[in-house]
Amino acid sequence: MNTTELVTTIELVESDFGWSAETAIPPIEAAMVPHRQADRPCADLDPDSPPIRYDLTVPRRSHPAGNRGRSIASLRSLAMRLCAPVAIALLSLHLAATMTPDASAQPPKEEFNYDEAKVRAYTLPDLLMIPEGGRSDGEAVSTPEVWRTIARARWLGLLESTEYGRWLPAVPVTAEDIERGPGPDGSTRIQARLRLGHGPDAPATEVLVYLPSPSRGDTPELPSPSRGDASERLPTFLHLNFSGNHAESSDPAVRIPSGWVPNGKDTGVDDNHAQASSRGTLASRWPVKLLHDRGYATATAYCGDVFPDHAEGRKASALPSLGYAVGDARMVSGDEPGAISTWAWQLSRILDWLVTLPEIDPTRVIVVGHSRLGKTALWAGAGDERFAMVVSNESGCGGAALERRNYGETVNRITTSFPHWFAPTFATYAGRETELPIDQHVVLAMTAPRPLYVSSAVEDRWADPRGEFLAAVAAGPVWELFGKVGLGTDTYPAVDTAIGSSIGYHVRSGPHDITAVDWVHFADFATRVLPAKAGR
Ligand code: GTR
Repeated sequence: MNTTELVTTIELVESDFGWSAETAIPPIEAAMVPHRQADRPCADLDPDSPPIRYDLTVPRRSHPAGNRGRSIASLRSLAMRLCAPVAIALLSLHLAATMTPDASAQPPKEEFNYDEAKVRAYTLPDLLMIPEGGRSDGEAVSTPEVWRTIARARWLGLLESTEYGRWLPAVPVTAEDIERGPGPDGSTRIQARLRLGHGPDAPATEVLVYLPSPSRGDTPELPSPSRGDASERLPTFLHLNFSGNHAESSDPAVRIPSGWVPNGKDTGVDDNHAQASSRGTLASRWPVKLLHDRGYATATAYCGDVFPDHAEGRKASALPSLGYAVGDARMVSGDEPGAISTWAWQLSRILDWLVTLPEIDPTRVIVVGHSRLGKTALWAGAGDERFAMVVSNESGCGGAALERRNYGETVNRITTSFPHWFAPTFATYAGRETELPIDQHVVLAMTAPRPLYVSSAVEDRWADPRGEFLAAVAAGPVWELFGKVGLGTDTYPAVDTAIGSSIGYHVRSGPHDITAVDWVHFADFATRVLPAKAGR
């Protein structure tokens, strides 16, 4: 590394409405490239060397606040790529100090396309071609072995670095305050506070499980922990919820979260505090009895336990306990995990505990998620292959819908409205989705050869139902590599008709939601593709 301090003055160009990643990057890149240590990886740089310093002259003018965040994220990710780690802090701090956001300066309103005729032609990255990253670059994936040992890991790495951020490490899980009691309709309720990590101050999540009663509804006898003959262990649906376990169940014994919860008309919350009057207000999203009648156990937890869902949520999230940066969600390195990665980690930690329950079949835990939590379910299933099946309900942009299709929500919109969900690098692809090294068929393919279910709703055009279907079609070749059939068709199905083989799909009539109709399809599919294994 250069040991003399370099000062480079860069005049940044302004676009019509202030800063943009596109206008800021080229001059920075031009200035930084000559100082890059092209022949040495970042990890080799001597941390004690004085920093290379890039002094930026930034015209003080109005900058739309959201745009500023995106520029900083872009620049940080660029600095990472150029192996100038020490410069990153200087760059960001300097930009933050000089770029004064002006709320009155609005970027031009983004137009969203809902016209199929205006969807541009695109070519998706070829899943069966090994992406760059070392050995076998660009070679065809011809066997399940090559997929498992090389291609899958390479794609997963690209999803981490460009979209969701790094997968978080496992930590010890300790169950506290375990409660077992009779739940609604003859079920058994189990609640536990799971401590995720070391010590009493480690983050915690409250898990709520309902088991069907021993005879599936007609005796009040509770299953005991000693019960659990292997042949009777239950397949289980696990999902995260948006507003607290109590909002998804009318059961008065369900614990209420003590931390931040979103305000909402449905839950009646208007001060970000959970309240008893919200009990059961979102119960239509979790039809416990229906699942029990079909022989499934079911479990849920509140996503805000590990990452409150707002732009400042990182501070109260589990990330600091795992050694990740705290502060402005936009001021972290390019592949820093965001809320989706943290929620996926929560699901994996819940799974660590669920599989210890004698009633639960550890080989048949299905992860389900709706909308932002559908994006999360996909990412959880990608990073944790213990999930036996993955269900994405209306996960849309950043979930099951192809980014290259300009239909409904865009990368620009999602990363400015929800900067905390993704790794900062994802924002740099706003408006240049065709340059992404991945698309959403890649995250779907991470489930292979396990069963995958994708569902859409006709009126949920924001989530691009056809784009979700086409991603499922495009992921199919990976199942075929394993001798399975993916969706088995590229013809869009009739409304409310489930199709598929190892990948299932339906588009429900109605708006954006997760309803009993959706759950019936998930359970039917799971019953078909995940039979109990004899002799367990
Ligand atoms: C929307 C967001 C979508 C989707 C949805 C949800 O506002 O634009 O990507 O995730 O929220 O989670 O309900």
